[in-house]
Amino acid sequence: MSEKKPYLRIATEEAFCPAELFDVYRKILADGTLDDPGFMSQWGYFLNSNSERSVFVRDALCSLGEDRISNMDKAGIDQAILALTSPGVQCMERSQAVEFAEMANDYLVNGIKAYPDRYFGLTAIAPQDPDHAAKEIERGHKLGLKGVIVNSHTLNEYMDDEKFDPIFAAAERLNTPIYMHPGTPSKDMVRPMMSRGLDGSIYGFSVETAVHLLRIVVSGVLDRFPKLKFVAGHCGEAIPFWLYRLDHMHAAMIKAKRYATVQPLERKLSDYIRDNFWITTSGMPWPPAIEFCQRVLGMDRVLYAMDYPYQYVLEEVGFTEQVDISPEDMKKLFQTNAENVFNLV
Ligand code: 1DF
Ligand code: MN
Repeated sequence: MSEKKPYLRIATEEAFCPAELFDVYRKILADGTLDDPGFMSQWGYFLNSNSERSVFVRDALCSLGEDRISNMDKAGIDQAILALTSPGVQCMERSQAVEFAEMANDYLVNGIKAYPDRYFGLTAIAPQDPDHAAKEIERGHKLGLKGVIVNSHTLNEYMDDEKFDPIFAAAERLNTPIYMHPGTPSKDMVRPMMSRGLDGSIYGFSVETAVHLLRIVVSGVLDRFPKLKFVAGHCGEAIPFWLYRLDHMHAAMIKAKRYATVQPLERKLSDYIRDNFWITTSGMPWPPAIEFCQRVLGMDRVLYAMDYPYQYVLEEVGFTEQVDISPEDMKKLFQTNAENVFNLV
């Protein structure tokens, strides 16, 4: 059990899954028509393997009860922000995705009611139907959910396409953040990663998600929705490390008018990351990376996350607490930054 501290530990990227989702995924795997090799690899593994890890993940995802609370207690986690596991409904056809998103949100709201001082949740949406997704964001918000979960691409489509604007409009209007969680890389990106086992959370997740976020920024979504808030896990999927070069090369590309699809933006690329992004430490309990992000984005922009149950390692809370920062900033990292961006209090 981690030592008690003068702050709450709020873990901000914690996955759950109603058992019915596994049934849908099993059907998709058996059917074999989904054009998403990353999904087939990932869920083929988690649903069929009897490795210690996949058994733990399957069981832990399905519990919002005492098992999860006791695992949070063992790790010293006071509160968890729960989100439907990746890719949620984003691998389903439209009508099933819509129906399942509503069901998952009702299930989550109900689960939170049993432990209202331990759990918060994010609204799952079906980007396959942007107008329904916008309504579901509003419904989730009214039910007390604290943000929106998107698991990167939806059937190989990215959200910089203007057809997804109703989703961004709803999130901006309600001042509710969008957590851009990883999914496996889309079909045209995944193959050279998969043949060496690099498609999943080891690396491919981060490439996929960073490309998705950068497509959103470069395409001008944040000029259309300047107050939109994004949260990105895994130390911002390494985007903070790239800010200098992104600015330099983006400016050069605009000046040269190289791509018809890349037009000037109102702000510098890095300004969008600094102004509109919050990042979490999920899966990266590593002081050099966390301190770098804090230095680049500021102390108010970096939040703690565990990534339960995919990375449930008790010692990692202590690793994260080795960051060389003041007690005031430690409280921001573990508690108040999450309270602020997700409007928890
Ligand atoms: C894995 C990791 C799978 C994360 C996930 O969803 C996931 C994994 C299926 O390790 O295969 O959400 N994660 O967030 O780190
Ligand atoms: Mn995660």
